[in-house]
Amino acid sequence: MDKAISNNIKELRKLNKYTQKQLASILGVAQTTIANYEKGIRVPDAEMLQKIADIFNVSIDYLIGRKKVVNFNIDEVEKNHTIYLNYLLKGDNKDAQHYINHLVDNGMDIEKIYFNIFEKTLIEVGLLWETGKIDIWKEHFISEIILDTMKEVKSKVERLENMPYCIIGITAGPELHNIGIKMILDLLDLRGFSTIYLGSILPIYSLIDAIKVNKPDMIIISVTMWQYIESARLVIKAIKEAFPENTLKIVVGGAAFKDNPNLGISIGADKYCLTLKDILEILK
Ligand code: B12
Repeated sequence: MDKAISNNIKELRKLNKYTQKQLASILGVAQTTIANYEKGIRVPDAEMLQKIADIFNVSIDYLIGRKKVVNFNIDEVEKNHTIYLNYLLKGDNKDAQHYINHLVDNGMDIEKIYFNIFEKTLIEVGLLWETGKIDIWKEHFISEIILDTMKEVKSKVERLENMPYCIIGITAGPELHNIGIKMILDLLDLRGFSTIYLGSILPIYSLIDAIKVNKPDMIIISVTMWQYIESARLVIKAIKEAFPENTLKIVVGGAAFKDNPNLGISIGADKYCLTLKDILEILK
């Protein structure tokens, strides 16, 4: 049997949160019939294909793999980052990836995928870790999958024309939380800005060298943990001393500043930005 049919039945069933047993009972067949459809051992006949398509609100063309469009309600799914999180918690990273691909192929905007699905999922993961419901390795596992998936999603989106601005991003000192700044840089890149991410624990002298070589218009520094605000202050001081005349803007952002927006300026930054929109305002 064509693999597309079995994959699509399984994917749609999971997307709609049905067990094989529940779907079987709606269709009036045995659970083993659904299992066999999903394994590719049996093929639904025309009448059954129509029934399945109706239940999931898709066309028969979609079910048999001829058309990518599925008529689910994107707004509903958007709220439902829990579907994605559940796949990840179960270790079904392939299904999680599939789910995101499904949303992208059906036109969901990359910003929504980043902020409404990935960011919300990570916040939930933080809560689960804090309350002892998941171990640290799961937090690492999920973070890595999200970083990989971000690359995949980004590669599917068309980049706008080049803009004559260069932005360098770093995470302050030993700060390892870099998903947020990578999201911001990815979205700036897709808008045509030239972006360079230099990671964590970058020696200050080397950052100064990178600035000399790349001549950025803006440096963005992300801090998540208050413990690394001092590292950000030292970096900013070193940049200002090395380039006293420069028009280079230094912008800080990240969770460490959220409760105290003036903190960024007090450690020497030109600006504190909360979101991508704030950065775009400055770049205007
Ligand atoms: C994922 C995660 C990790 C991953 C990070 C993987 C990675 N590559 O980033 C790993 C497992 C490595 C990790 C490690 C640790 N973590 Co951790 N982690 C998290 C978690 C669950 C999610 C963070 C995240 O990615 N959020 C999603 C992103 C998209 O959000 P964001 O970073 O805020 O970014 C958004 C905005 O802030 C903004 N933004 C960010 N930067 C910038 C910059 C600019 C210029 C602008 C404009 C905007 C901007 O844009 C983004 C999009 O909206 C949080 C929980 C939470 N509630 O945040 C804990 C959390 C941050 N971690 C915490 C801790 C304690 C740790 C560890 C010490 C122990 C541990 N749990 O393993 C280590 C420390 C590592 C280190 N040296 O930095 C604490 C921090 C507490 C504090 N001191 O402030 C938190 C809050 C968990 C908790 N509730 O206690 N962690």
